[in-house]
Amino acid sequence: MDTGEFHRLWSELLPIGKAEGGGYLRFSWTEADLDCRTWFHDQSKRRGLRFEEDRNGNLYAWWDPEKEPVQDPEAPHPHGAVLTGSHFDSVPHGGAYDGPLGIVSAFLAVDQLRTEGAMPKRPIGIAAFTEEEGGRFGVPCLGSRLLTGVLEPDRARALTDPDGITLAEAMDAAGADPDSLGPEPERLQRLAAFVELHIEQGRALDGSESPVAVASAIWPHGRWRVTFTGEADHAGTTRLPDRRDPMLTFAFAVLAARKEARLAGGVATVGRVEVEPNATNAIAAKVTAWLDARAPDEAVLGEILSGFESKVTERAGRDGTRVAIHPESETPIVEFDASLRDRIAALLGGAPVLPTAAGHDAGVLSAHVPTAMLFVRNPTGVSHAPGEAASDEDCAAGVDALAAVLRDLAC
Ligand code: HGY
Ligand code: MN
Ligand code: MN
Ligand code: MN
Repeated sequence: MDTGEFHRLWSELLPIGKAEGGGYLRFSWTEADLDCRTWFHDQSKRRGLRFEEDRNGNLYAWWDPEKEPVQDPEAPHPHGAVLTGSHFDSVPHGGAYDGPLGIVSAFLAVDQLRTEGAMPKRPIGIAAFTEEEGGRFGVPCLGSRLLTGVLEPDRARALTDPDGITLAEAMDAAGADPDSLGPEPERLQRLAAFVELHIEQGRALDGSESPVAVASAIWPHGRWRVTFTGEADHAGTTRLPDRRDPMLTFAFAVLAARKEARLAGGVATVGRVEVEPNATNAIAAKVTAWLDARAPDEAVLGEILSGFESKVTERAGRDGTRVAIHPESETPIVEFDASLRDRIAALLGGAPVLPTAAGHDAGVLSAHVPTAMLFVRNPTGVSHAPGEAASDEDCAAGVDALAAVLRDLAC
């Protein structure tokens, strides 16, 4: 596809949610999110696609076959629809591409098929999933977890953002209906395949001949909220042996997470922390930190967690503090559909096949629908930060690859 054409549509979306200080602030059910939703609706209208919103705020734009009616939901996979898409939302000060590239590419791939006069035998849909990053309410892939029933609607409604606003309140304020949240198995049954195009989150394709790769697997991963409780006191007058300082246990825990991950062969990150009362001249009363851990398999992930828990608990005993670990979300290993993966890699002329340690709605959907992912080269390898990058040429090549996949699967 013409890089100028990619650039034109990409540039339309680019200003939405741009943050002062760099990157993007696109959190679910905020004004930036609503602007993205309006953009999606406008794009579907502009193309005469059938717009739809599901019970969980996930958006769809359907290109229904003109000759064949939407197939009988009783005879699902062999005749179902092919869905492609990704998410609009970002992490705090995240990059431009993580998510939106998959949606823009989906619209352009459909444009390409229509321009060449392709006649789909199956409906082709474009999807935008709600809150993939968990950037506001803490649970990643919120929209696809609700859709697939992995997340209980009552639990979802009660999730809070950093200001204490619940998801139910946020949806309400945005004019959406939190009572409608819940699984939609019949919607999933109507799908024959889901394909998510995504920016590469690493540098495996840098210097490769191929600007596009196919995903093999997603590492199992999870998020845990860890609370360290001690006792607030004066920073000057409290003797060192008399202190119960949760900051010490927290500092130990950050290093322990990294050490356990290194020893076991995974990764662990503490990237978010809250301190109470957060005063320079008072010992902290409580520290809340969020642990993100990922590993090539579940045994290794379990090792990291159990090592972390035992080391930190032991340390808390010495510091006179208390530690509690609360699971927030756990995502099992994902092995993408092997025949779809091989078929797409061959179709793309032997594209590289790569695993990833990043979570995706595609991972959640893969338990219900044959699913595949395409990665578009990221020369910086940076992701979840403003340095995330892709050239227009590679993005255009990504659109071509996605169009080829849709043509192959649906036409
Ligand atoms: O991998 C993540 O942190 C998120 O699910 N995209
Ligand atoms: Mn992400
Ligand atoms: Mn993403
Ligand atoms: Mn004083």
